[in-house]
Amino acid sequence: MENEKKIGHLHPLTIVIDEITNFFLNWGFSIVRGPEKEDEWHNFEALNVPADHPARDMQDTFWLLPLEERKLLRTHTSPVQIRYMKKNKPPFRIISPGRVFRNEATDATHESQFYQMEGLMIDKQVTLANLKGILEEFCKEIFGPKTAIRIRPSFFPFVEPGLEIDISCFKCLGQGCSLCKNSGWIEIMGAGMVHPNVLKAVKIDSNDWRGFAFGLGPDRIAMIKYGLDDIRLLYGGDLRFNEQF
Ligand code: 2U9
Repeated sequence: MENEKKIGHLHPLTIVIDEITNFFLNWGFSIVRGPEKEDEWHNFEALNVPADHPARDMQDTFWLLPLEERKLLRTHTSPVQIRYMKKNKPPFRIISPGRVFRNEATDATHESQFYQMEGLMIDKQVTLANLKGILEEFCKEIFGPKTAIRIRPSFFPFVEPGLEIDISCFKCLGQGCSLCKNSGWIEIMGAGMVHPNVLKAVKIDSNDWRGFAFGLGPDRIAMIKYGLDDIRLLYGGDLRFNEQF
């Protein structure tokens, strides 16, 4: 209609990030933010990522000029939590939504710039059972009350043990379809108990304190939730796409 005013609305990524953030705010977490330009200590060293780890290669990390300064674009939002832990005393419950950068070729499922949200809970008596409980509630909130979760062992240098969390496929309900690659399960996030070396790096005594951490990609969650087959749709700025959410 000629006189109809078009009003703006939220981008699908904003919708997903708000939903995830609100869940954790309701569970007593606070939002923390930090710089996108980082140094090696906060991005790798403090997170127990060894000097010879492939993630530190020129190929995977955007190193900033001049190279001698050894500054980089953060490859995850974990340095935000490292900075917070250095400045504050436990206990804490924090989440860190933000943009991260990886030096890799772009395709349907990879962008060199995407979003990440990590969470961290440090207290005296935090266990894997707490982690499982909260992530199960989280998955039900985001993907519907019938969602089941499955936990598999995995590895990340900053946690021990490391875990991978899958949700039951909401599309085929376990029958097998293209979304879950006929497995009935969809990989949704990584998690684990914070590695003692990470606590040591920020001078928190791991005899007194322990905690869990998790990491997820809002882009991936938006793609799964809305059935998108190409991450680049999220960054194309095409209003015909954006207006569908
Ligand atoms: C601190 C200590 C530990 C955060 C974690 C993961 C496992 C994980 C991926 C999810 C999708 C990265 O965006 S992604 O590609 N992340 O699987 N992240 S545990 O662990 C932390 C964080 C901060 C101080």
